[in-house]
Amino acid sequence: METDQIVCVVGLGYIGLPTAAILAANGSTVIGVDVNERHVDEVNAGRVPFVEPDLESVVAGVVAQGRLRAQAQVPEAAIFIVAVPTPVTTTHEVDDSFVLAAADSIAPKLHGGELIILESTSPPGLTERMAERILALRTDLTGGSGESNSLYFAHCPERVLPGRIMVEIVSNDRIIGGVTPDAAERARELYATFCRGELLLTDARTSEMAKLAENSYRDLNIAFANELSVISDRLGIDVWELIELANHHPRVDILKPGPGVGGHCIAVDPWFIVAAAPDDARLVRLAREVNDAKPAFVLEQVLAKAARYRTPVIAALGIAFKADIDDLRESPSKAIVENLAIALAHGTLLVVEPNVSDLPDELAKLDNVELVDVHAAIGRADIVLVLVDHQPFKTLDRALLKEKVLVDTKGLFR
Ligand code: SAJ
Repeated sequence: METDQIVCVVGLGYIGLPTAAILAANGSTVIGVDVNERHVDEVNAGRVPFVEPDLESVVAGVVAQGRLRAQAQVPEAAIFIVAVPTPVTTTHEVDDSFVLAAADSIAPKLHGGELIILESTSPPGLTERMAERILALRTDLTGGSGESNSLYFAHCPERVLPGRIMVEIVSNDRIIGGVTPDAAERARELYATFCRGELLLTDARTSEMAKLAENSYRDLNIAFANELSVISDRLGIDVWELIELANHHPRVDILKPGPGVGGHCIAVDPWFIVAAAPDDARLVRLAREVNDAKPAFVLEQVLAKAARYRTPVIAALGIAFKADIDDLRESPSKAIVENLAIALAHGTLLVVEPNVSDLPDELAKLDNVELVDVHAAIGRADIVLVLVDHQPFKTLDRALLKEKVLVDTKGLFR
């Protein structure tokens, strides 16, 4: 690949920005596009507008070298990577409006010969629909191959784990699904500039479904762990000991229960499969329902214990959606804290979240919620509710918890 060709990355979020940065660090000239002015300004100043280990040093370096810059408008480019959100609606339907809006903004910039890659998690068929949308706007161009006015479309789902993005973006294998085989070949050349994993070529629909299958696999297995935790609680069994013992079997590897499944991937993507095949996706739907029911179970557990106090003080350790990140989106822990604060007639909730400096709006507006440090929270608390296994909690002196009522959804203090 000509590494001095311009690559335009549309969407500078958790996936788009690391992708833009790693491409630039490996020789591409990259222009990042984002509708959020703050993201654009931060990136142009060499900063990262969210927490992700080791990303800022790469962004600062490539911005200083002039290999990455950000702007609000889509430029002309040889390659476009679309990395915008594909959320689900409250009725669990896929919202593809950001992808289609990106297609609309790219269409006027095309001349023929460009490669357009969708990295967003997509329901089967969305890459083809994005292509159709662009071709409907540009009837002078074609989706065929080899002509000077051809466009090339591919789906290449991101599979990096938040918190380890800069490691996994290089080391993970990648699936590249072409709408046409030569689109996949061209996309392979681009990813080969930075990806050390295997590059696995297929068609766009299979690639879209593979990404959904991966996250559903995980959701189903976490649902099993969460269901075991609820059953164990009813039967007076320590679920952590149970899982540890069962996992000694050479072919058993049960995942960890918790307060529920959060984030914008595993808690969302299985619904894409349900939406695509509602009558057949029975296990996938049930796993979502089991995991979505877990926060209410935890809430009931805490409320039952709080009922023993006239004005209970509860320390809630963690509101991020998982350990050691600042991401509060779709966080079951945050939802538990919010519902607990609303349900408590009297009493106080002391929130400990080492990765944020302010409470999110939905908690800040509640009178009985305070953000405090972990020692102050545990010192004042009657009940300690562990919601996230953040690193600083793991090293806490167990003696601090003596005389406290403990609800430990992560098995941290067993
Ligand atoms: N969780 C459990 N028990 C477990 C593992 C996870 O309750 O044993 C919970 C976490 O606390 C969290 C949620 O599940 O609330 C999801 O966390 P995660 O760390 O498993 O995954 P994500 O959502 O951060 O990232 C996933 C990854 N997918 C897979 O591992 C199959 C990542 O590789 C994907 O790139 C990402 O989704 C994505 O963007 O789709």
